[in-house]
Amino acid sequence: MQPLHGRTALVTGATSGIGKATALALANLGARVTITGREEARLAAAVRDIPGAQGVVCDVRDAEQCARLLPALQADLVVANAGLAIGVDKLHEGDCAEWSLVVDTNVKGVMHTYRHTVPHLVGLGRGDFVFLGSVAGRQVYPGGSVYCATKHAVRAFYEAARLELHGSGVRLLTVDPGMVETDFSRVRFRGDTTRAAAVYAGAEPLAPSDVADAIAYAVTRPAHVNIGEIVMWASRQASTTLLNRKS
Ligand code: NDP
Ligand code: 8X3
Repeated sequence: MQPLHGRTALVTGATSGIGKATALALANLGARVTITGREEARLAAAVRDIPGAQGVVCDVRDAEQCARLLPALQADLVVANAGLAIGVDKLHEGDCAEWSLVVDTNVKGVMHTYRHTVPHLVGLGRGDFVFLGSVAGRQVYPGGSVYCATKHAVRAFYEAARLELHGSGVRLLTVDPGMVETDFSRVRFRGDTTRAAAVYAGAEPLAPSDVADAIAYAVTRPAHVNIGEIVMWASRQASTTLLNRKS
């Protein structure tokens, strides 16, 4: 029997990167997986790569959409993954509209996802809720103020949720990776693929599948074991600002 046979998983923002790799890993372990994203075409392409998956167009920023669509999925394994950064501007120089997009996605999006899935987990008296945090939720770096603030918020949600759900049977996990090679930097640099590639050059970054492996490990532990926090780095990365690139 596959370890996640009979489980119903939801991964938000799974059209690429960590979310897609996680959805694939959970499906391969036997879970029935629903993935979300903002665009029908990108979602359909991702669904094709994940055995048995279904796609639901749902923008995590949209409270009404999340309230309407997420509870019906009755997921007992939820990965709040959707997130992004835009720019590396200093706090006194950044663009207010871009900040809103980042805060609404990374903070309010996680709140909407949590609010509209966790009541079902509590009702079941079991299940897993996984926050995709970041080392940016533990350290800050120049040019990262807004993104780091959003990931510090995610860390606060995780810590408060642990206390609020104490005794409920629901397990909580925050996975906080360092550098992972995905579309993240392309999005951050507003589509500039050359600049995005330079972020990863010689860094031997984590792959999305490395993060997916860690999540899969945590959610396949026996019910009495709750892996709470996973911080994972590329071996060449010591902190958000200290990277030993291969020459
Ligand atoms: P990607 O850009 O590859 O994936 C981001 C995903 O989020 C896409 O599937 C995108 O889908 C989705 N998404 C963005 N906005 C929304 C929204 N409003 N509603 C629904 N889905 C949305 O980046 P990553 O895989 O790297 O990022 C995934 C998570 O991992 C993020 O929370 C990020 O902060 C975190 N992280 C990333 C690290 C890295 O170095 N890459 C390190 C640590 C954490 P679509 O555009 O199709 O809507
Ligand atoms: C993404 C990792 O260090 O670019 O969360 O903020 S970092």
